[in-house]
Amino acid sequence: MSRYVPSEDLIARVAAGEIAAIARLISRAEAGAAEARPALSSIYRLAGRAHVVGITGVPGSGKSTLVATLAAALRAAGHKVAVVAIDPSSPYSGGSILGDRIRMSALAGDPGVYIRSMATRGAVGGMARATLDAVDILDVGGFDTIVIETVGVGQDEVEIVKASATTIVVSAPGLGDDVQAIKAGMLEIADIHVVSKADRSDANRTLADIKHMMALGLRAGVAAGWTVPVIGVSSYSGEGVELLLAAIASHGEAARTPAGDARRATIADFRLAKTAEAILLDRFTAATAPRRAALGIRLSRREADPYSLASELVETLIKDPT
Ligand SMILES: Nc1nc2c(ncn2[C@@H]2O[C@H](COP(=O)(O)OP(=O)(O)OP(=O)(O)O)[C@@H](O)[C@H]2O)c(=O)[nH]1
Ligand SMILES: [Mg+2]
Repeated sequence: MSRYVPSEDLIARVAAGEIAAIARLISRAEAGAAEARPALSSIYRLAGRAHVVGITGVPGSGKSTLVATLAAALRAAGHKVAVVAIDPSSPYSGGSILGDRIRMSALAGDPGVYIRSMATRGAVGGMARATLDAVDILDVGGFDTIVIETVGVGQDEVEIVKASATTIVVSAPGLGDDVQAIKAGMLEIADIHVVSKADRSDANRTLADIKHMMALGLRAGVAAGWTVPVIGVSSYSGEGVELLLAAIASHGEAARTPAGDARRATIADFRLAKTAEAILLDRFTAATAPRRAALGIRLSRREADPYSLASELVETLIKDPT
C-alpha cells in the first residue's frame, strides 16, 4: 500500500499537471473509497473547462483505432489530450491495445497525451461515477480535450458517453447489412456520426444508409441549431480526419452556448444520481453489516423471505441515517 498523500498536496500536484498525482487520484476515485471524496469535491469545483468527447460503437467498429488517430490529430493541433478507455469485458484490454498503438506512433513519450484504462467494474457507485470523476481529474490536470471510449453495449456504457459534451457514434462498413448504430439503439445519441474504415469500398453504402436515416428524421432530441454530420473517416489513409476535428470543435462551441443548458442539466442530474447511489450503497453496507449474517441464516432456513428481510435492512438505514 502506498502512503496516503494528504488531499491538499495531491490536488495541488494534479492542478500542476503532475501525471503521477493524476494517476493516483484516479485510482482513488476508481476504488470509490469515502476518504477520496473531499479531494474529489475540490476537483469538481475546479473542473469544467475541458471538452469531453464520448466515442462509442459496436465491437470491431474501429473505435480504438479512431481514438488513437484522433488523439494524434488533436495533439498536432496543439491540444493536450487525455483518453479514458472503458472496456466492459476486460478492464485492461481496451486501454492496453490503444496504449500499444500510441506507443508505436509519434506520440510516444509525449506528456501532452495521457491514456487511462478504467478498471471499475463493481466499484462503489459503478463505472459512470468513477469515469466522470476521472474526467474531472484530467480536466484539472490541464487536459483540454478528454476522450471517453466505450463499447456501446450495455446501459452503463451508453450512459457514460451520453454524459459527454459531444457524443460520436462509430459505425463500420462490413459488419452486417444493417447500420450497427441503429441495431444497438445508438442512433439518437450521436452528435456526430462517423463511418470508420472509409478506405474500404463498401463504406459508401454505410454512409448513405446513415444519411438516409438522418433524412427520415429518425432521430430524437436533436440539439437546437445543430445538424448531425455524417463523416467518413479512415484511420489508415487519414481521409476525413480534418473534417472530424472541425465537427468536434464546432459542436464543442455549440455545446457551450445557452442552447447546451438543457443537456448540461441532464448530465448533472445523471451525475447526482450516480454519486448518490455510491454514497447510499456505502452507508447501507456499513450500517447493515452487523445484522446481515443473522438475517442471512434466517433466509437460508426459509424462515423469512428475501423481500421482507431486505426491507427490514433498508428500514434500519432510514431510521439511523448516519
Ligand atoms: N480498413 C480499415 N480498417 C480499420 C480502420 N480502423 C480500424 N480498422 C480495423 O478494424 C478492426 C477493429 O478496430 P478497433 O480499433 O480495434 O475497433 P474497436 O471498435 O476498438 O473494437 P473493440 O475494442 O473490440 O470494441 C481492426 O482490425 C482494425 O485494424 C480503418 O481506418 N480502415
Ligand atoms: Mg477498442
